[in-house]
Amino acid sequence: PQTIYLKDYTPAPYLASHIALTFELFEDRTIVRSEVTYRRNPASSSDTLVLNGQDQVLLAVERDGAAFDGFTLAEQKMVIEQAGEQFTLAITSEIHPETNTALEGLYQSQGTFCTQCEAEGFRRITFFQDRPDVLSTFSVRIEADKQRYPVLLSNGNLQESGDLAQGRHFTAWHDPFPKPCYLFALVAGDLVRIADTFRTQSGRDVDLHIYVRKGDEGQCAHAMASLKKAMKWDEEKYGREYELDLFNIVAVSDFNMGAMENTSLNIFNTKLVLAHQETATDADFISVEAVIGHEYFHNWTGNRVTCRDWFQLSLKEGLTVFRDQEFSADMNSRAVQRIDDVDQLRRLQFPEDASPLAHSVQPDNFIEISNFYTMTVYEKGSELIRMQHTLLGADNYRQATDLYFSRYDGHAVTINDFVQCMADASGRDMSQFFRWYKQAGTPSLQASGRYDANNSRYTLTLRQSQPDTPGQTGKQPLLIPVAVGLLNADGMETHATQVLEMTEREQDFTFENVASRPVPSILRGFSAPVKLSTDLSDDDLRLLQLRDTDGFNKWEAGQTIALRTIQRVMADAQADTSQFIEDFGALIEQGLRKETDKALLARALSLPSIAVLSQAQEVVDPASIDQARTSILKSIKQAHKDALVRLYEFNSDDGAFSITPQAMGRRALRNVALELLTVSNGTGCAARAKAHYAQANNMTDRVAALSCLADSIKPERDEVFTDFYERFKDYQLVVDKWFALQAIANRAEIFEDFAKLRRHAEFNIRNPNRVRALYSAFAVNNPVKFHDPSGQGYALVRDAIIELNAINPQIAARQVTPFREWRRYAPALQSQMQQALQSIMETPGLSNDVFEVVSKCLK
Ligand code: DPP
Ligand code: ZN
Repeated sequence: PQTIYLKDYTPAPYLASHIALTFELFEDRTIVRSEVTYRRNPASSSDTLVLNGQDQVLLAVERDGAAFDGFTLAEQKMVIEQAGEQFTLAITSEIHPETNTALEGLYQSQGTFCTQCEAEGFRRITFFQDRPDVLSTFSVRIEADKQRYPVLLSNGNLQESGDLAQGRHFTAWHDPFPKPCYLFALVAGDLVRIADTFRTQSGRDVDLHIYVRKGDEGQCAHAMASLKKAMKWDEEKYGREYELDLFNIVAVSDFNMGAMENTSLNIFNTKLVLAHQETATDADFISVEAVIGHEYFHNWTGNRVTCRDWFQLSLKEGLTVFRDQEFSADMNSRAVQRIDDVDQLRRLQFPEDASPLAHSVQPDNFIEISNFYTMTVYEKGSELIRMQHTLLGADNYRQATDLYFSRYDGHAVTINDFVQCMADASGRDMSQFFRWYKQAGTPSLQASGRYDANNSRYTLTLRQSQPDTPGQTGKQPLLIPVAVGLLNADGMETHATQVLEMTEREQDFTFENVASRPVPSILRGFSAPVKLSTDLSDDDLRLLQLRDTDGFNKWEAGQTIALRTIQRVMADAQADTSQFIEDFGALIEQGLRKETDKALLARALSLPSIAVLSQAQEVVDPASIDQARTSILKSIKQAHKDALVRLYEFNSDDGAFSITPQAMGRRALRNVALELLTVSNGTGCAARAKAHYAQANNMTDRVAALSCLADSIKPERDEVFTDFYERFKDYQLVVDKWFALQAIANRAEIFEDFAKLRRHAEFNIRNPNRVRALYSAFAVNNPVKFHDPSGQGYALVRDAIIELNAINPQIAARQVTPFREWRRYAPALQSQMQQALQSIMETPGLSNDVFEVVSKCLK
């Protein structure tokens, strides 16, 4: 496999300003004809045209209307040397979407033809310069059987449609905005359409269409409402209006990612479109809104302004994640959104950044770009945009994005170009900040304070350090925005939030007019993606937990106390936790008051996850973390059972179902009470969870009941899981939940259960959602059993990776991530994980995708 380097970038030798495509879709083959006029690119010195092509049977090549054979075919490339100034190439090839299990390029999902071209799927459709800096207008003609495929869609505007001989028909589309080929899309199927319209700020009406399979049309209202909210939000917050007359969303069941932002024809995983209270949880409703927003926002950040090359992926993804996070914060609760986003960053991105797969947000090299659609490029990338927003302030940030859009509309640019706009609009030098894009690894930030009573002065000393990561040592200090406020001993805020700009390895910041020893609230709103350690005492943290004005840091203080307490119990099972348990009781009491923010309290009443706790361990041992964590949960239940019952009852259903933040907060709080009340998995616990299930009028409550029963061995467990399956077996996304909730069971029977699920008639290894529901749920959310000392957990994921390697390399490579931190586990586990990786490595016909991640893990 070949490694590709950022430093080797050169402009495309040829421009391709327009491409005309014709698709003839049949059940056993698809014929694709492309016609492109190539012109030498003045920015390039080469006259060798290199077209990418893969898994195609080449039928004919014509140059300027005559048969042509002046090319060589080598390693998925068609090469024409001394190709000339300008000429037209028409290429006809045969492809096989009906047997395409990689779900890249053109493929079929449950009878619907659809495409996924990002990053490099277009080369499976026709020979073309498959790189994002080649921008073309597209004309697309699609022909197919009319009865089977009444709906034929592509990007842009519908130009023409009509009937053909033999029961076939066609549509012809034109997309007037030049785009890279990764944004090309085609859909052909028998789908129902939900229609609405949106009036833009300049008064144009845009048709909005969502296409789903028959029977799913009743689950689209939330997606449509979310789309309209997103369109309005982008006008208000970024001044961005939608420019075409039509915006289509199509939902398909087989999809490697969440969704894809193809110009005016977004293709979505059904999981991120369909939402109804009976079948979707509150978390699903929130992610549908976020991802509908995300893909819509790409219209400007990604499509109108796109990436020069794939090393710039975070140019569009980091920025678009930041935009969707802010959209969600505006639509829901800002503090809750921030807590959930940071929690996700810590659970999933911090471990990546500490592993052999660590890479910078703008990577230097890759073998397979699909492996770089990572938490680092997306979520850390978003944190980097957030820090620029913090450093510039909202007004300058908006000026900078306006400048970015006006400077680069219709261009393929780099992350450096984006950051330069931040610099130009604000007059700031962003060169030190740019190191964040180039240095991998999560920085550590240490804070210690000194109070000088004589001068009423408080000095905060901050120290930063950067860990070595693969291929990177001796890193430079970063510009870190550290948002700090001060509270006095009574919990009053005496100094409002200031953003300290740290630029040195070690730096002092002084606060004047500090009348008494303060308690600092450091890194408010999680103002930088770092690992913070402080010299604050438990009492300081308790004060922050109760009195901080920053919602995020209030939660964070509680989490830090919980972490310290769990660590004490891990070190000594007899450790005194009485203060923690008592304080927890006071938190529970808050939930019995009407005015409490229930969503925030639900999060305050949740202990840090095993994934987060693991990161503080020198040698990771999930079983011992789980033991300490569970023993504390049991003590909480024992001490506060009556209060928890009251909390549960006080927050019972208040009538009609709704998805307002208040209603979601109430459900979250009540379900946290349920979880604490059922932690011991006894007879009463099972009965309580079953009753909760029986009374539920929505999926959030049903899933909460099932997850409380997952580890149980009481008969209620089977009764409820069986009822759930029977009730929802026609809903694929709910069946996914049924698989996942059993895969996370931390009980002795898990390996037998798993084998049964694997053989279940509804398990299908070709469907990525089902693979994630069974395997990712197990490997990521069942750390104790994945790391079972018997090695059975490792073996079953290893076998799935080997099987998937031949079916869907992208999905196979994703399943490797739970192994990436193998060196951090106890020796016995370590060697078993290493062996699993080695046997994957020895698999004949290993894909580039899997090769890249496994070889990096073992290095
Ligand atoms: N579809 C993926 C996303 O929107 C890749 N662009 O993030
Ligand atoms: Zn995206």
